[in-house]
Amino acid sequence: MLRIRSLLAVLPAVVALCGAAVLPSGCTTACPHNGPQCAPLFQAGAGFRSPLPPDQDADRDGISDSEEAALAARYAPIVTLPRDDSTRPASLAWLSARLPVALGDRDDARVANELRHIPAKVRHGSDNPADWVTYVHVYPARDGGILVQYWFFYPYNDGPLWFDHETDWEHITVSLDANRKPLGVYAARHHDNAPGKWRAWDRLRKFDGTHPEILSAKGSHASYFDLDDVGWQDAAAWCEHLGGPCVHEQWHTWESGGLVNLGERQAPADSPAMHHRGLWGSAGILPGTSAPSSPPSQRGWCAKGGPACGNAAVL
Ligand SMILES: [Ca+2]
Ligand SMILES: [Ca+2]
Repeated sequence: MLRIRSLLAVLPAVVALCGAAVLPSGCTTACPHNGPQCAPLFQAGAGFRSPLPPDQDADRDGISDSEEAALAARYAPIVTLPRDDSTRPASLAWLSARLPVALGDRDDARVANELRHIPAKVRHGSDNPADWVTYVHVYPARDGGILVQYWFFYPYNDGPLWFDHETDWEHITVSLDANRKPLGVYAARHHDNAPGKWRAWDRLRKFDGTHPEILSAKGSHASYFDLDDVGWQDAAAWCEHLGGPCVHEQWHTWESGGLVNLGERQAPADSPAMHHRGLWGSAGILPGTSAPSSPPSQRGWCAKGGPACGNAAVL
């Protein structure tokens, strides 16, 4: 727990660290809401449920739908959530049902306004793991491999002082080689988010052999590999028995609310995560104090990706 005095002493460093976390608002996709080309690739639920025949490539990135689904399920992380964190994950559907306007509404400005006024009781998120959806982005790596990205959504970021804001999008990326062998994981945190801190596969603790352990920082939800990896500005919880009894919640992301594939910029899923053009909450004055932009507008979306994903540098 950081003391207020300590925070003030280190504030300049905090500002510097978070400077790069201010992301451009707006979405690069031009897909109209509910348009025929925007049919959902995969629906939320326990695991993937694709309405498409196997081996199509709905998002046109060169990786078949069935392989995207299989890889995302195989390498989905187990995320430890501190029991004393006042915020919990949720899904976009869960949040949308609690706002006066649906997140998929065509009036993007109206949605943006509602996101700036999320009621306090909704900010907490859901206590029901069945509502915790993980959004995935599977794309070709520029080195010939495949990157499997997992995006976590929280209705609020409970940071210190004015470093709190409505909603939170966090992500990690699993790197596979051309033979689909896992090489390691990038864990995004604060300014280091495109793609984030690297750790090799054989140095990761894993559940059931393929599900890497990730620690979600209390309040900020930054992603860490273990307690020694946690940044000075964050706190996190750790379970001795991965996947076993623990006072902290262990989020089996491939189960719980399931995995939802977001597709690609050129063929986005019909999800507010791909269509919403504004910030997901208020814009702050200081660097690092603004609510996040949509995943495809963030620097990490196509990090290490090849041309089929797009050029992250143009954002
Ligand atoms: Ca594909
Ligand atoms: Ca894809």
